[in-house]
Amino acid sequence: MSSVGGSRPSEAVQAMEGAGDDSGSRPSEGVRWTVPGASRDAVVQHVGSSRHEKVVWMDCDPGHDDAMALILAGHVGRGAGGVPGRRVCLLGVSTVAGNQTVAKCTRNAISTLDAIGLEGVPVVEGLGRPLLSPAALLCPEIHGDCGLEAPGGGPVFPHSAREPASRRGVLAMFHAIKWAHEALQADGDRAGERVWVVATGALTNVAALLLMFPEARDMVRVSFMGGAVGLGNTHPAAEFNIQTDPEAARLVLDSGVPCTMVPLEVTHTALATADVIAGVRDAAHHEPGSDGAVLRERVVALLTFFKRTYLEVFGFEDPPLHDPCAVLVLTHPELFEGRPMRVDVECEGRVSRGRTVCDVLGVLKRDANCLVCEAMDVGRFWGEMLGAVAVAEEGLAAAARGGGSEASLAHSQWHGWVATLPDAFK
Ligand SMILES: [Ca+2]
Repeated sequence: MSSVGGSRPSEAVQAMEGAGDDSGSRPSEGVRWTVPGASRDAVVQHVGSSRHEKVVWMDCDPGHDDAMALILAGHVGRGAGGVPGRRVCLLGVSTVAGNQTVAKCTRNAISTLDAIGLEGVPVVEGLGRPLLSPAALLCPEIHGDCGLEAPGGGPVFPHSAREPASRRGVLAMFHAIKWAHEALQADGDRAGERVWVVATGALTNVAALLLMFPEARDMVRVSFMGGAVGLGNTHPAAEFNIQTDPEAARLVLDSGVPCTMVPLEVTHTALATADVIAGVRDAAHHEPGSDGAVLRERVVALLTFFKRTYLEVFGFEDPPLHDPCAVLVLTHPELFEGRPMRVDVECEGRVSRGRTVCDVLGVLKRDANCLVCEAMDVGRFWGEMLGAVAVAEEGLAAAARGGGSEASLAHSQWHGWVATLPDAFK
């Protein structure tokens, strides 16, 4: 692939990271919290044992494509021949209102993680409405009444009895990020490295994090699925995640935190074609009814429902799998093209509220605040996505035999950090 008029993200990310990397030189602002030792120690130990992995907090509104993003984050780079540098050290998952109510998105995040062998990954519930709007914009027409509906009705993944570790999600999110960042800074080779926040829903929680804990600006970088250079989807001028909470998006983009935006122009190339869905189905190599085979059947059901609603609502023959793209860009930046740009969010417009105004030609002469992806190697995207499904499948099959997948073991070794949080965090 040729780069379109700009540097590739892997280069541009470094350039922007250098520009924004003033950690240590800016005095820490905000409240100083008493650190619960056991929780902190668990996070520090986990990050310390995950060398070369990208340290990530996921913020999402599952959501069919969010569920696939969780599969990718949990399993990418693992399994036979996996490369540590491509893996994700998943700190936790927070939920936000969007595709459905935050309560439903929380249920879906838990049921997804439990169904893919990641019962050890903590889920915390975030904010249930946008920063300034009285109610969240929901999307049942695409994701169904439960937010992660199967073709025959009801949820794709079975109900889990697990409860969210916290319903003060932003508070728990901050502490996990803070402790992970401390662990990175204590490691000579990783000092200066930031924790990735991958946002695949409205940016409400991320904005709240940066508002409540200004010191987090020096700890994180953000990859978000959202916005568009051109046309929107749920509005002619706006993409759904940004349309849901434009003020939050503006706050994040204006925060000075390094941001990577994966807009509709890229995610609309990640089409789950009939060949892709058939590929998921045909790759099954476990006995029908076994845990591994059941997961594959559920992924097929997920994609089939998504395909039907995308056809009904947007007239798309094949549904675009938006959210995993925002994970892949940090594990495989070389598969993307993009360039730094000034991106503003329209929050006052009468007919274009939620539009991301991308200064493609640089006419504003303002500093870039975001790395905007412009293209992706779609073949490699599906290779990694379906590879992650296969790793999850193998892990479930291994667990059924009394073993455990590398991913489930890696993530379960430290899940106790939320269990030791004081009541004030819950
Ligand atoms: Ca989403």
